[in-house]
Amino acid sequence: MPNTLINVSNRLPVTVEEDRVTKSSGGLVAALEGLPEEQYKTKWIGWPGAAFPEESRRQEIARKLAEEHGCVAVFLSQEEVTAFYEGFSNSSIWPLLHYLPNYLRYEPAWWEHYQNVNRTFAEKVLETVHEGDLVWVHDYQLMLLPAMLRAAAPNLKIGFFLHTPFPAYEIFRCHPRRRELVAGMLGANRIGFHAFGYLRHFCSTVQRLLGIETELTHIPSKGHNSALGVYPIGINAPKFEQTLDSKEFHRRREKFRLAHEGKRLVVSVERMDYTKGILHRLEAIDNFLAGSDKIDAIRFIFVSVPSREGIEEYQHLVEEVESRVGQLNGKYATLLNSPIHFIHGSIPFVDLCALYALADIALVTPLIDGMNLVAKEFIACQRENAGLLILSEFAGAAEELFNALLVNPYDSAAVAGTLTDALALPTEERRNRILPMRERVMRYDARHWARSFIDDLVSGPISDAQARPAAERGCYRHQRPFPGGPGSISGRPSFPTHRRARRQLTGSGQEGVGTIGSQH
Ligand code: GDG
Repeated sequence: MPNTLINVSNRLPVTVEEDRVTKSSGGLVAALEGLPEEQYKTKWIGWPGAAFPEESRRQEIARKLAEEHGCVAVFLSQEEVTAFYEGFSNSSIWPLLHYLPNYLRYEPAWWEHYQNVNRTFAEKVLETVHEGDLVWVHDYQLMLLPAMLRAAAPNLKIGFFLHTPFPAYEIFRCHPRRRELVAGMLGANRIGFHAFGYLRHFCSTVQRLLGIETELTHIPSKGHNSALGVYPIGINAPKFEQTLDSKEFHRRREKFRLAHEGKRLVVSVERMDYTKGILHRLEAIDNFLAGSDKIDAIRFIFVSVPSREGIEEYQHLVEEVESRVGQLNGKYATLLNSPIHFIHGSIPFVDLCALYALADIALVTPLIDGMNLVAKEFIACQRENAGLLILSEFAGAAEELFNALLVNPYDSAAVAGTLTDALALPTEERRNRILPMRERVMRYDARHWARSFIDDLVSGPISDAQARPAAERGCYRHQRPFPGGPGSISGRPSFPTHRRARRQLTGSGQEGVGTIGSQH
C-alpha cells in the first residue's frame, strides 16, 4: 500500500486561468513528477497561482483541482499575494538567501500576512492529513509551517526542504524576523539542503540566533530532533529520455538546426531573476564579441521566463536586460546575423529539449543558485551531441558537475575567455567531458533525490527518541531563546485548530494522544 506524501509548496503544480488548468513549469514540479507512483501516492497543497475573490469560483476550482489533479487549493487574496508572496517572501527573504542584502525591502505589515498565510496552510494540512501520512514542506515561503504543524500535531512526520542556498549568518541576520524564521524550520523532523555549505551556514545561524548547540547531523529541539541532510536535487530523467526518443523532438531539432544553420549556438535558460546573472552574462558576451572575428558564426539564445512581474526590482531587470540586448545587437549585428536571440517567454518542453540538444554550449552563470536544474537538463539532452557546459562556480550544481567549465560570473573577461576556449575544444575532448557527467545526472535524478529524502525522513538515523536525552544532556544554552519559542510563533497562545486537529489525527477526543507516524 503506498504511503501518502503530502507535498506542501507555495505554488501548486498547476496554474488556473479562466477555464484552463495548465501545468506550471519550475524546478520542484519537475523533480516531484519523478516519484515512483507505486510507492507513494502524492497529494499537493498549495496556491493555484491567481487570486479568485468569488466564493463560488473558488469552490468550483477546488473541486476541479481535487478531482483531476489530486490537489488541495489554498486560496490567497490579492492583498496576501502582494504582502506574503511578493513582499515578505520574494522581497525580503529571497534576496537574503541569495546574498543580496541591497535588494532587501521590508514592511512590518508583510510579517502579519506571512504568519497568517503560513497558518492557513497549516490548517489545510491538518484538514487533509491522515495517520501514517508524511508531510513534506517546501521552501522559503513556508518557513513557519513546520513549527506550526509540530505544535498542533506533535507526532506528525514533517520534512522541510530549502530549494535556495542558506547564506552565512552575517547575511541572514539582516532579516528583521530572522529568529522566528529559523525557529519555524526547526519544527521539522528533517531539514534538507542542496549542498553541505548551506547546511553548515544553517547550523551556525541557529546556534548564534537561538543559542542552541547544533551538530552537523541534527539540531535538538523541544521534544524532537531536527535531522539535517544534503540532498542535491536532480532532473526528471525518464521524461528527458522519453522526449529525446520522440518523433516530435527530432522534428523540432531539425527545424531549429535549419533555422540556425552555420552558427555555433550558445544557450541560456532561466527565470528572469537578478540572481541568475543575466546582466553580467551580457557583459561577458560584449567582451567576447569585441574580441571575435567570427561574429556571423555565433548565436546566443536566451530563454528568460517572465517571473515575479509585480515586483519593482524584477520590472527594472526586464527593462535593463531588454535595453542591453538591443544595444549589443545594434553594436554587433551584421547583414547576416544578430548575435543575441532573446525570448522573454516560456517555450514548450519539447522545444526546450531540442534547443539543449542542438546547442554547442550552455552558458549558465547565476550569481548564486541553490542548485540550477537547467545545467543538468542541458547535460541530459547531450545524448548524441557533445556540448559543453560553462557553469557558475556559485551554483549548487557546480559541486556535482565535475567536468563543467567553472567560471566566476562577476569576472566577465574570464567568462569571455572561457567561452573562446570552449568553442575551440575538439569534439573528442568535449565528448569525454560530457558523457561521464551525463551518466551521473541520469542516475542521480529527481526520483533519487525525493526517495533519499523521504526514506531518511521515515527512518532517518536520528530518531525522535534521541531528542529527549539530547535536551536533557543540556544541549540548549538557553531554554527560551526568544519569547514564546517556535510553538507560539503564530502569535497566538495555542493553534486555532489544535483540538480539532488532534481529534482528527488520532481518531479520539483525547488531547495529547497523537499516534500519527508512530509506526515509523
Ligand atoms: C529553484 C532554485 C533550484 C525554464 N524555462 C522554461 C522551462 N524552464 C524550467 C527549466 C527548469 C526550471 O524551469 C528552472 O529551474 P532552476 O533550477 O534552473 O531554477 P529556479 O526556477 O530558480 O528553481 C534552484 C530549484 O528551485 C529546484 O530546487 O535548482 O536553485 O532557485 O526545470 O527547464 N521549462 C519550459 N519552458 C521554458 O521556457 N518548459
